[in-house]
Amino acid sequence: MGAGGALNRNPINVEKLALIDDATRAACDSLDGVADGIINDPRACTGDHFSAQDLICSTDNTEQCLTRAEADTLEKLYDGPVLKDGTRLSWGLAKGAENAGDWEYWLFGDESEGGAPMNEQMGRGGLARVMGDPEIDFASFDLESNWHRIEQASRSRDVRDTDLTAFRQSGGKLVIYQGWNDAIVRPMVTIEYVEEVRENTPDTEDFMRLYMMPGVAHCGRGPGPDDAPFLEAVVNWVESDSPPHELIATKHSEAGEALMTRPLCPYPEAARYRGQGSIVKASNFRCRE
Ligand SMILES: [Ca+2]
Repeated sequence: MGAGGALNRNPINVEKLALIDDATRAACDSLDGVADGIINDPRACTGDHFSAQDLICSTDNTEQCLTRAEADTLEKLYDGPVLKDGTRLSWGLAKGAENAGDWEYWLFGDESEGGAPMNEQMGRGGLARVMGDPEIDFASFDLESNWHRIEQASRSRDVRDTDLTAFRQSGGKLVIYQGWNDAIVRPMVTIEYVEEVRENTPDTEDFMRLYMMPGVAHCGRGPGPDDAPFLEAVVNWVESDSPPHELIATKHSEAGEALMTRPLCPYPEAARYRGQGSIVKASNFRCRE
């Protein structure tokens, strides 16, 4: 059943995103060795550490717990679209930064954007065309019986070619970045794509890097440092034959003041704390697998 459908049928009170964000952080922030509000690799935040079921109210519904329906919907958002027979169609959302703004904007909708979630506003036209139904209704859409039509449409619309040999031979360089807490371009979709390119294209180290950005939502927002010199990285690679390794990302305050720096690392490396010194200084971290 589709995760978005679950949210339509059994909405989560948007006010509870703060509760969810606090709970995932309390359970999983320190798994990477640094209590900084950032879950470095949400894959480590398994059900052993945090389950939506842990937040279910023991008495009447209050603001400080989830109804059973809300908890079930939250699990579906993390799980992503999985058919009844267990077939995974795609990936879900990563845990962490649920209250950073991305979930509300893309999945819940806010009044400033006309109420409906942005993924629905942007996706409605595409789904209507695929299904041949201009009046398509997200809330009642049945993914279980229609997923193959979406799959078929995806073949001509999505980035699915994982043999980038021609791109490499033409001298192209590819630097990809992806927020771990992006609520619309799900992080595992990007990781899976890059891993498939590595399987199907020789010498990917010569032309491709992926930078996962912990605690970062869709291109920005969230607790993680989100300002990094990706353009310089690709320019230096193309023009000076200087491949990028670690890139220093900065987190700014609303006023533009630098609050934190942290290395971003070529995947599958990640920034590890050296064990001493300020946790807001990049020099106290190093990239390793
Ligand atoms: Ca952390």
